[in-house]
Amino acid sequence: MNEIVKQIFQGIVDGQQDVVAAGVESALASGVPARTILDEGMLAAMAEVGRLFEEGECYVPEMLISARAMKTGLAKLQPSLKQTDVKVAGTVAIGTVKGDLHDMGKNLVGIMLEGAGFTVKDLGVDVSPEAFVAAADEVDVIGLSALLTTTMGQMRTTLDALAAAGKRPKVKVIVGGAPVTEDFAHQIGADGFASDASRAVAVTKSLISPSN
Ligand code: B1M
Repeated sequence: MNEIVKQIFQGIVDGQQDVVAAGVESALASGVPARTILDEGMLAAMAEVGRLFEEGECYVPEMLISARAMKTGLAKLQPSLKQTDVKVAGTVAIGTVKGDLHDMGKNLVGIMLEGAGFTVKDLGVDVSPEAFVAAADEVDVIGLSALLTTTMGQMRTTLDALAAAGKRPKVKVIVGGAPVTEDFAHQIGADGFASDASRAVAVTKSLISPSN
């Protein structure tokens, strides 16, 4: 792994915002591709934080500090992840489902969608089914993110609420997040599933223009 990317990785694991911000700036300046910084530095570091948490080697406050460092880095990286001169491809409302406060995956999906020309309405975290229903008339696609096995069920509840409010199948729904699988997406009747932010863009495009 590139030395600066290693520093970014370690800075996130240690929760050092300054190290991460400086690392991203210097990696970009020395020509490291934004995707490499994201995948090998930042996403790999959050996976490591998750592993440490699972093994009892770090706790919620440390996870939070790492998350802040990741966000600082992501803010620096964001302009490089976006393409320029892309036409508006459609409108997406995205949110993390009720009971779930994890927002980085959702944010990253939002950034990539904007980069691909979508107008993104970010509904935030802990979003109730009613709030998704309220957004449905203004968008082509709704994106639901969940990071906890205990909140995945909210995806079904939200899909049911959208159907009960008469918003389906007009508004399409894509789901994702670490515990979510293609099978689960199929079971709950979602239109699309994506395991990462790049795939989320491809799937969203295909929902809007099925020929894509
Ligand atoms: Co939490 N947490 N956390 N946490 N946390 C996990 C998710 C966990 C796997 C850690 C572990 O045990 N290894 C575990 C869940 C276990 C489970 O349910 N299976 C867990 C737990 C247990 C908890 C608490 C319950 C801990 C506690 O309080 N005892 C608590 C719950 C709080 C709540 O939500 N109600 C909690 C709290 C937190 C913090 C607040 C401290 C913090 C979040 C801060 C924040 O988001 N602002 C946090 C963090 C940082 C994590 C880990 C370490 C990292 C998550 C992350 O940001 N990853 C995480 C461990 C892990 O994931 N390995 C963990 C980086 C992010 C870019 O990836 O979100 O997966 P991810 O998004 C990916 C894909 O999933 C996908 O694309 C993204 C980019 O490729 N994707 C989509 C995501 N959404 C999508 C939507 C789409 C398509 C693709 O379409 C719409």
